[in-house]
Amino acid sequence: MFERLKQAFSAVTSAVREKHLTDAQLDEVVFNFQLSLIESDVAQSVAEALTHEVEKSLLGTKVDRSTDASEVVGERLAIALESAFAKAGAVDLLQNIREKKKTGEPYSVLFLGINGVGKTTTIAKVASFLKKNGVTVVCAAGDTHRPGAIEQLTEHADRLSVKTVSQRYGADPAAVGRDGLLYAKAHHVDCLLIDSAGRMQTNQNLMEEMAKIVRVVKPDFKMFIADALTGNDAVSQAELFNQHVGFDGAILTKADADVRGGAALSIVYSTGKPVLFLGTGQGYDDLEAFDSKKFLSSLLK
Ligand SMILES: Nc1nc2c(ncn2[C@@H]2O[C@H](COP(=O)(O)OP(=O)(O)OP(=O)(O)O)[C@@H](O)[C@H]2O)c(=O)[nH]1
Ligand SMILES: [Mg+2]
Repeated sequence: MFERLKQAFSAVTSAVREKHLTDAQLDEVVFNFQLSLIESDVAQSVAEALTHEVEKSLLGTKVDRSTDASEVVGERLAIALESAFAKAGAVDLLQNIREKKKTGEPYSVLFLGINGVGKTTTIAKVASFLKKNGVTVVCAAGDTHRPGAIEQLTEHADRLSVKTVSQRYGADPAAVGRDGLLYAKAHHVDCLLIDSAGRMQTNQNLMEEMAKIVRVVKPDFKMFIADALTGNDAVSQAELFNQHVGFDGAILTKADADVRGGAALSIVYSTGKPVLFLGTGQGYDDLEAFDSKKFLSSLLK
């Protein structure tokens, strides 16, 4: 995973390991770094911010050529990245659910994202993860638009012995979510996972529908799902959802096939929201907790 992004970081530090670079050579290092970040799917604004960090650190080292510029650059980048991830914070979903349980209320999670990113599959994976950790789960079939969506969620949930609350196609997803909540309360289920549509006539309609679910259900957590392979698009989607609906954290799917790796970095950097999990395949167990410390140390080693 993420090989190309790792290469971008190691290329910049090894390029400046050579001391006594001329100004022209330094410019070239900085330029190549920015280019390789963008090629690794890092969003333009994020690539610019990181490149700026490299430039700043190189300015300092030009005065004293006896220091190892690569170390200075490495440290600078580590600080920039760590502070972005620290600002986003971390979320312990299990802990949150257990806290809510003490109040006697179910914890609800709304899954958001455009069509095909992996919302429904990820709900199944999260349901499986929660069950393994002793949390009881119910799903709500909030995608009442796409033909087959209700059956798809129900089949996954059945295989995991999880109940699905659903209505007919065309029903109001907010009402489905509310039904799910009522079911969870009545049956003392710990956690409600709400699926949603990924495509409507327009993005505006989609945003309005999501906002309505949020108003009615008041989910404890809004989980944004992005497909790592869509790179820069994933960042624009994150910004769209964050602006219109808001979200609390993200799951990046298809990380198993992602060699570029920029999406995780860019989403955290541009929305300030943490990544909780990575989807690493099509099986129910293919969900990895995202460890930002490990991620950063693998980028900067
Ligand atoms: N390789 C891989 N495939 C995944 C992963 N997550 C989801 N998929 C696949 O992506 C495809 C789409 O997944 P869905 O869960 O149907 O996506 P969705 O967001 O619910 O799509 P809509 O309901 O159309 O909005 C399916 O074929 C999944 O098996 C992952 O982490 N890795
Ligand atoms: Mg779906």
